[in-house]
Amino acid sequence: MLDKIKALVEEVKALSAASAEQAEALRIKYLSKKGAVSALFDEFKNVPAEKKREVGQRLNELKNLAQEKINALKDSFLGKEQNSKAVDVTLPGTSAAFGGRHPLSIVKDDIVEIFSHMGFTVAEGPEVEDDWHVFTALNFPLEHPARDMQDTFFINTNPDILLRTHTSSVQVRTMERQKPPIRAVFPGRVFRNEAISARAHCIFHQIEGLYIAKDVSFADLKQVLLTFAKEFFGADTQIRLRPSYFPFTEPSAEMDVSCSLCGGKGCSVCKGTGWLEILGCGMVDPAVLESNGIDSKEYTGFAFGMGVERIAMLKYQVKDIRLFFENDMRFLSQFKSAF
Ligand code: 2U9
Repeated sequence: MLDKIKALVEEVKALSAASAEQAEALRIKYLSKKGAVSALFDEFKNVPAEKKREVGQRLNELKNLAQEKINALKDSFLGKEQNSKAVDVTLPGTSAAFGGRHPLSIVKDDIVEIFSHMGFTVAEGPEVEDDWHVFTALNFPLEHPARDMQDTFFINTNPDILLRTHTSSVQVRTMERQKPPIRAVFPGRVFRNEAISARAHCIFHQIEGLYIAKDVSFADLKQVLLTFAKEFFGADTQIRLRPSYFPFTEPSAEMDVSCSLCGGKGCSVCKGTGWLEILGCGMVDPAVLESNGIDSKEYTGFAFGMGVERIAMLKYQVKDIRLFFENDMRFLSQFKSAF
């Protein structure tokens, strides 16, 4: 028995394999249930009692040796295969996934760029505001519904601290700092206490504009907005103005653009009218100029405001405003921009 073990030890020491498959074949030959080492363990029961201790020890040494040797052979192939993969410089590289700008950022930047070409600067301001900058300086009467808890998120009452409901508060801050002429656009996030649905959200984005100088007229307002509409929606775009009401402008209007999908003929997007409402505008109410320390006999101005989500929904045919806030990659990765 000891001779057989000695012979097998020599055999195992000399083992070699040319591939991982050959090493596995050796494991089966020596270490499987019917393998050579296991066969010796089967014979162990016939060893006389006085020899059992020594034979048992040698058998265990043989088994450990065979396991180590065969594992080492297997590992050597595993390593080689992995190494050869790691240094194969001819394989194509794995490309990194690039992020992209959010569709609202793309639309906001496009709008801001068009106005900057017409000489408008850009200003931003705080989202948490006081009553003066959001309501009082803008001619909102005390009983106006926007001042109500139902419509506005209040952080504190008496004194009233609230989330701005429009970016007009930044215009008020600009007038505090700067004497006319003022020609700027004001992009930013606004908050309204509204039920969330496919058409409305309690958070959305606006871009407002303000131009205050000597002799600014309604014709200037119309020409600036026509230029914007043609730049943004295409050179064939037409506009129309319908009378409206805002506390801070007089006269006030809502502006429609001709539907770029049907060319004004009428389709499902424009609900058969041929027109799409895109913004509100008007001449700054003289009372607002006076509240902000600007002499309304010397200066006049126009203002406008639009919702970025609404413009983006029209541009990209998005049917549900909530998609802009859910960060779903299946939605976001559809928008490409040239940074
Ligand atoms: C000052 C004076 C006048 C800003 C204006 C609108 C008309 C308007 C809405 C469009 C859709 C808000 O996002 S929306 O819900 N805005 O229609 N905004 S004129 O007028 C101002 C602002 C500041 C000092």
